[in-house]
Amino acid sequence: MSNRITAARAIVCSPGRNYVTVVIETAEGLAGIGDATLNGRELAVASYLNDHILPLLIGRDPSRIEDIWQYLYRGAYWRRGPVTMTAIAGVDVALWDIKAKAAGMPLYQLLGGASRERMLCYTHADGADIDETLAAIEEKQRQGFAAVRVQSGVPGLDRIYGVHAPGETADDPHTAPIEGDWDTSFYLRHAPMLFEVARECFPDLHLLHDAHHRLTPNEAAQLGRSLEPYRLFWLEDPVPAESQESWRRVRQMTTVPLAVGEVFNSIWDAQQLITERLTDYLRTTIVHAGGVTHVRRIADLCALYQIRTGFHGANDLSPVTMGAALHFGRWVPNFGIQEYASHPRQAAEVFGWDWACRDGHLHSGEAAGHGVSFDEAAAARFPYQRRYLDVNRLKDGTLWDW
Ligand code: CS2
Ligand code: MG
Repeated sequence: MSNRITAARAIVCSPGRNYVTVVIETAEGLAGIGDATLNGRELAVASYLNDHILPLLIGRDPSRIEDIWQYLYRGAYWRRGPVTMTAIAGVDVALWDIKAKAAGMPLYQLLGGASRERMLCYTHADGADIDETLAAIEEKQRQGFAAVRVQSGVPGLDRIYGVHAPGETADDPHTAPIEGDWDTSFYLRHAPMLFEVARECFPDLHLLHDAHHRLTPNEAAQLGRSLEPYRLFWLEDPVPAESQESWRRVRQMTTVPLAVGEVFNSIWDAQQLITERLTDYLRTTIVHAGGVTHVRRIADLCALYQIRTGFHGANDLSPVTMGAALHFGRWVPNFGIQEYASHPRQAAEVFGWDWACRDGHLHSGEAAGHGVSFDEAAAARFPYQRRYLDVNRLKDGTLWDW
């Protein structure tokens, strides 16, 4: 008699911030853990799981990962979208965790073995102004990071993405969306000044920047051109990517390396960007794009077009996603870089992990599975808290990309 799924549940907890964790248990006594966190819409995914798809898994063979993926993707009829694909990802990663545990091997071995010993990572540095930002970069360099994402306040703007308010991290969600203010002309004037100084102060550091979807293609081309002298590792999300072909303009006008994809949830969202080589790195990651099973297909398509992975890794992606991403990054031939914005301190009371960050790199663990554990009793001490991502408005009140 083959193994059977005996229990499956999605648990929402908030150790410092909200996470949605999938637990799948089998008749042979193995349990798998998956991440299904969608920042600001956690309960939608938890309900999609608990009220709709997890009951369908009971009695199924947990080893049939691909069949279950196809069943959940095609069987929903309503395909794609962040809620659906994050829910499927939670199930998928839990099943890969079970399969690797049953095989007694770390997940990267199951995927095809190690292509590298360690994974280059980048972390975040930000400041209210250029001087504060330079000090933040220096601190990250002192900690041993070789790659740093640089975000700074913009003169004339009160609150923008990526710059943390005192006592917060740059990604803290809020009890109601805080409204940032935006003016593209202020930003386009400021960004080259920031990177001219940053490159002069840190000649050997990989510098990255996230434009966070806020420009038009022509504005992005202007920004890219203005940053070319400062040798960025990448310029991320300069343009919203609903219209993939809009990136042709950016690509034609500047050689600055581009990165996109953290908001994507299927290969279809990136197919044109990949096949037309409109980006250098793809950020679409395991928790929001259907899990290991689907992201493996996306990475393989990227490899045909010399595009490398640059997985999203903000702290609203749980330690489970980081664990799975590091096993994926250990194996995937076209690895580029892994984002690492450390998790809230309380997360370590709920999650246990054997991956590590040192010498500017991330190191996957060697434990069977993805190496991340989840303590449900501890999770119960951190109940869900309704929180929202911020929004952005132009000075005239127009709602803008955050
Ligand atoms: C950002 C994220 O890490 C990044 O590149 O775009 O901080 C993003 O804003 C959050 O993950 C949204 O939840
Ligand atoms: Mg980003």
